[in-house]
Amino acid sequence: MTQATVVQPVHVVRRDAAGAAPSAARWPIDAVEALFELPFNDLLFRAQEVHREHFPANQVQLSTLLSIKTGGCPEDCAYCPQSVHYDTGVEAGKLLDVEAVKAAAQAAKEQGATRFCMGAAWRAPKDRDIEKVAELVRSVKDLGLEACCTLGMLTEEQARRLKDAGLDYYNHNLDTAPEAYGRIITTRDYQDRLDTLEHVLAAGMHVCSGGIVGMGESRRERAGLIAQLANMDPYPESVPINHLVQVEGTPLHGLEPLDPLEFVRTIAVARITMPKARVRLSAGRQQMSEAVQALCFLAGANSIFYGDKLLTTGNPDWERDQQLFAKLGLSAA
Ligand code: SAM
Ligand code: DTB
Ligand code: SF4
Repeated sequence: MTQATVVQPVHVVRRDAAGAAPSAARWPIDAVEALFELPFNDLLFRAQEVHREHFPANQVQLSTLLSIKTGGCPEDCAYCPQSVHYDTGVEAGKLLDVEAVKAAAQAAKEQGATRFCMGAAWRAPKDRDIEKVAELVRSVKDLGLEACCTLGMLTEEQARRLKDAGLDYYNHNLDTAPEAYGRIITTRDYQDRLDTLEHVLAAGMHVCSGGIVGMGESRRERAGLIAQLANMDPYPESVPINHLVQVEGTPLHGLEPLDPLEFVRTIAVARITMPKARVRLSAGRQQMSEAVQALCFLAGANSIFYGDKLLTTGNPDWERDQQLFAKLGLSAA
């Protein structure tokens, strides 16, 4: 078994000189892995207990996504259809204007979403991009919605400007365990991600950070991702757990799919280790049965992406999710 290490999480005690994981870490990787190893029913029972201690049992928060700038990204993230390195048929577009964003946010609000998340396929925005996005953020806030952005790496100054425009959350995923990162992305490193999260925190915004499972990682590496998130101080308030959406043309297309029950376990472990976080059942729901989604809610997921599109790929439409919620007795938070 490879010995996973915890790369310095945001505001967490640094590793000792020998590079050992900090003993002060709330969640040593071994402890996280031990949760994964529990009998399934014991794991889900624990997750339900933790969930009910901190949240209403049957409420799920709804976030709607919009790609405000699609494709043409210089990064080489092996999962992503928007990278210029892969031929996926996604066409690069320009930054959307205020009217288009406002209309999408209004429609999301009418369907019951409480948060509107704008994603851009940038490695890092330029300062002039920030000015334009700030205007989009203001238009979303004017509708009374929470606003979230995911734009790539930010400087502290850029984070402050977004905060001043009213941005509530910034999404920046760690994506996988530190030791698996180099297999998935070569154009930036883990520390770049952590630095941006630190800038978001310093600007006083809420952090949304999670990852993707089903990228060929080991269970130990899934535990490594969750440990990394759970050991942040504070841990993220919003934790998207994405199931890889395999897109033709990307290097990860054609991988052996992850066992759905292992995905459910990952949600449960996120819930137990980050009790007060909104754990979002994120990408991959369109490819998931209702039964697996129901298990994810039982495992403590209490947020979803809501609306028929993620960024470039599909998601269940509003009506289908409303029917699923009615079937499961869930209500929008
Ligand atoms: N470019 C910015 C960045 O990477 O931070 C923001 C947009 S990027 C598309 C946001 C997140 O989408 C990624 O961090 C990744 O977690 C997720 N994502 C992208 N492609 C995915 C896929 N095929 N399946 C699941 N999640 C994916
Ligand atoms: C997150 O964790 N997942 C969302 C959002 N944050 C930006 C993105 C999922 C993208 C899935 C692939 C696509 O639609 O392009
Ligand atoms: Fe670019 Fe983000 Fe896609 Fe990576 S995940 S290629 S940074 S859009």
